[in-house]
Amino acid sequence: MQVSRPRIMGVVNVTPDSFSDGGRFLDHRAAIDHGRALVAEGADWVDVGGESTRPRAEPVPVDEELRRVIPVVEALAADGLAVSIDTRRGAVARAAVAAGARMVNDISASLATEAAAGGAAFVAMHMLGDPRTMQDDPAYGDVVAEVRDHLVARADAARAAGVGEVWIDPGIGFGKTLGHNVDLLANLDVLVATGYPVLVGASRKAMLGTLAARCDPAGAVPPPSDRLEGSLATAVWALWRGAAMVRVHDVAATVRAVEAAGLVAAPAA
Ligand code: PMM
Repeated sequence: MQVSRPRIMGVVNVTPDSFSDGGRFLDHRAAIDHGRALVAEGADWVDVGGESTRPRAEPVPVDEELRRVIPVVEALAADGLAVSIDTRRGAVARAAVAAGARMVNDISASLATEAAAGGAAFVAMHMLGDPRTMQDDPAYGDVVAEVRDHLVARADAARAAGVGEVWIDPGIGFGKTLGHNVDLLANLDVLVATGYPVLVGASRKAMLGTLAARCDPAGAVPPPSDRLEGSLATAVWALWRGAAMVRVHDVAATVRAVEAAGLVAAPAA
């Protein structure tokens, strides 16, 4: 079996309130150092975000988002690192690409024009509604087919707008119940079959807290920083089901897990 090396996107949240690492990297210096450290651990991309998109999060003013992310993008890009900007604001995408970002990672899947204009790659992610309301009883007829159809429409439009490299992402946790998330991960091959490279971000997410609580005698939900096992299991699973990249917080551990799984599946001759 041929194993090509999957890619890893490391997360740098320059926010006071992201669910998993909010507040730790609000200081620019710390965020830049963290981005460099993730690349040293094996990240292929550094995904810089300045707006928390956790459920019920309030939007951040554009000026504040720019103030948070642009110096970080500039510094990491100046090092020659592959920087992705995690935003749903056109002004932020444009400024970040001008500052050296090579990918626009857009949870609203609406910034293809900005990506195309700057010659950047584009990630179209699926989200139902917006972060303020997305977890208010999300409902689908067939979640896998609906997410696929939405993503293919957005990805086709991005290509037509002139984007050279288009990715799709099911948006784990963005307007989805545990059952929806599990269905999407279990049927990732349906997204892979579209021909667009698939990115998956399950790292530290609420579904992993819920699943871990089932293993705890008291039913306690571990905090995001204590969801490593689920993060690694879902990353390895996603890559083996054909995803081309995973978006993770724990890069070093993910590299080790992927390496171990790959070696077992494809032993050296
Ligand atoms: N998840 C978050 C933010 N941005 N982008 C993509 N493409 N896919 C995701 O699953 C995704 C994302 C929320 O997680 P965070 O608060 O840890 O950044």
